[in-house]
Amino acid sequence: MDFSDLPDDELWLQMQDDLYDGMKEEVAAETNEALKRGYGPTEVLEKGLVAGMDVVGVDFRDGVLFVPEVLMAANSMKAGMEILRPLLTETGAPRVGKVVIGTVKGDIHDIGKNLVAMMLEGAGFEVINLGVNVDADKFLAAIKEHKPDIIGMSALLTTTMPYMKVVNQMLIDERMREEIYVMVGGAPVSETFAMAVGADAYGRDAATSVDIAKAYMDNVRKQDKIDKAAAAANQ
Ligand code: B1M
Repeated sequence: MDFSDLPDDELWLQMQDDLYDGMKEEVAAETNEALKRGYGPTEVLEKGLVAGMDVVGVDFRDGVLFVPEVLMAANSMKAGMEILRPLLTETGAPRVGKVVIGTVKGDIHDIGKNLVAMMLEGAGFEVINLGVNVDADKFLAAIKEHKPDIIGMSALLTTTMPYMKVVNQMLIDERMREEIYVMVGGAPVSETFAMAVGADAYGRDAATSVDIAKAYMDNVRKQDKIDKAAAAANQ
């Protein structure tokens, strides 16, 4: 497989077509070719992989593609993401915070959630990825074990997104809600919905989610300094 003869714009189109057709090896080779040409991992992700998956989404909705074809496309996307993973997660920065993330109960979509997890790792966060179909008990067990600063919930189905409220309510019932920042995301989720389920933030995409998580940790550290200064002054 040699894509070196293709001009850049044709390489992107070929990559999108191959992802659509579930051609895993080709997508991996094109990902490598784009990186070899000097494109950064985020650009390769957006112009090749995400753009290809967008077309898959439209044709899936319109009944042109069915689950088996979409699964093959998803596997091709994952093959490309595996190549980009070390580049997206490479960081020399000290750990800035801890995140527990998962796709909520009833939902097995994990591409976007894994992307958010990778980009958070790249920004210096320690990420505990609970996978898909995660119920409130599993979130609770992970929170007790790992004591994260943030929990992230993903949902891609309108039928599963209300489960985010169940997890949020569980945190309230367990008297843990005050200490944990709750961020939610996924294609059908919106800012309004996020507020309605009681989340602290809505992550529109992976890059925005990282910015939100970093801003929250900055505030935590500032508050920590204020609290320490106040405690010292009171002694
Ligand atoms: Co499904 N599926 N799917 N699917 N699937 C959608 C979501 C759908 C919109 C397709 C359509 O009709 N156009 C539709 C949902 C309709 C609705 O609810 N209104 C749908 C359906 C109906 C279904 C099934 C019910 C189909 C069936 O069986 N009849 C079924 C459900 C299975 C289940 O979960 N119980 C199903 C199954 C599948 C596959 C297994 C075949 C496969 C998933 C494979 C996998 O993930 N391993 C699949 C896929 C691939 C899709 C589409 C085509 C692509 C999703 C994707 O990976 N996008 C999708 C159509 C679409 O969304 N356009 C579709 C790429 C990814 C990078 O984007 O996930 O949006 P996204 O993530 C973004 C942001 O949303 C955000 O950041 C990410 C990166 O920028 N983000 C977060 C995501 N999570 C976040 C969490 C955060 C913050 C930000 O927290 C901190």
